[in-house]
Amino acid sequence: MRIDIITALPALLHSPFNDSILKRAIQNGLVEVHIHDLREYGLGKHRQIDDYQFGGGAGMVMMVEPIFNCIEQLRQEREYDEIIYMTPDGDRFEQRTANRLSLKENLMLLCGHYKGIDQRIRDHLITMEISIGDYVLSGGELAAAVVSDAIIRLLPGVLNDESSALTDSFQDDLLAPPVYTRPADFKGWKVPEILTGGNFPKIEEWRHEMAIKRTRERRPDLLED
Ligand code: 6GU
Repeated sequence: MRIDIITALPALLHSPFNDSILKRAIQNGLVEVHIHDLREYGLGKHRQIDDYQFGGGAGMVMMVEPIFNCIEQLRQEREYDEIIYMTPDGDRFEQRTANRLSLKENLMLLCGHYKGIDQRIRDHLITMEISIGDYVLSGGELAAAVVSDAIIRLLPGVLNDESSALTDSFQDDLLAPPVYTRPADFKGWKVPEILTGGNFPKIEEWRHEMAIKRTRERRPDLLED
C-alpha cells in the first residue's frame, strides 16, 4: 500500500510515522507514506496557498490551484483508489472504514486548514470525505495520522501477533476484554483466578463473557445492530 498525504503543515505529520509500529511497517516495506508540502505548489514568490473567501467573511480558504496541481501531479504518477479530504463535515470514520481502506493499493489524503478548501476541489477531485468525530480540530493533519494508523496496523505483517488486530475492540462489534500481566497479586489487587489456571478453553469463554459484559455496560449501542 501507498499513502500520499497533502498538507500545508508537513511537520505535524513527521512524528506519528517515525515511531513504533508505523515506523517499522514503513521500514519493512509494508507501506509507503509520502508527505507532500502544499506550499511547494503555492502561487507566486510568496508561494500563496490561501486567500479571502468570495462573498466576504472571516477566515482564509485554501485555493483551488495549488491543491489541483499537487493532486494532478500525483495522479499522473499512479492511479488512486480514493482521494480523501479530511474534514469535520465528512463521513464518520469507523473500524469498518479502516477495514475497507486497508484493502486498497493507493490512497491520497488531503488535509484542510483555515475555513476549509475551495469547494470546487471537493466537487471535482475528492472521492471520499472523512471526519474522525464530532469535534473540530485546527487542521486535518492529526486526523490523517489517526486514519493512517488505523489502516496501516491492519496490513498483513504489520502487527507481530497476526491475530491481535482481529481481537481489537470494535473488530467484531464488541469491546475488548480486560487484560493483566505480572505480578498476579499487587498489594492485594489480584488477577482473576481463571487467567492463571491454564484452562485455555475456559479462559476464552471468560474473555468472551467479559467482552459482552463490558460492551453492554459501556456501549450498548454496539449490541443493537
Ligand atoms: Cl478530518 N478535520 C478537522 N479539521 N477537524 C476534525 C476532523 C477532521 N475530524 C473531526 N474533527
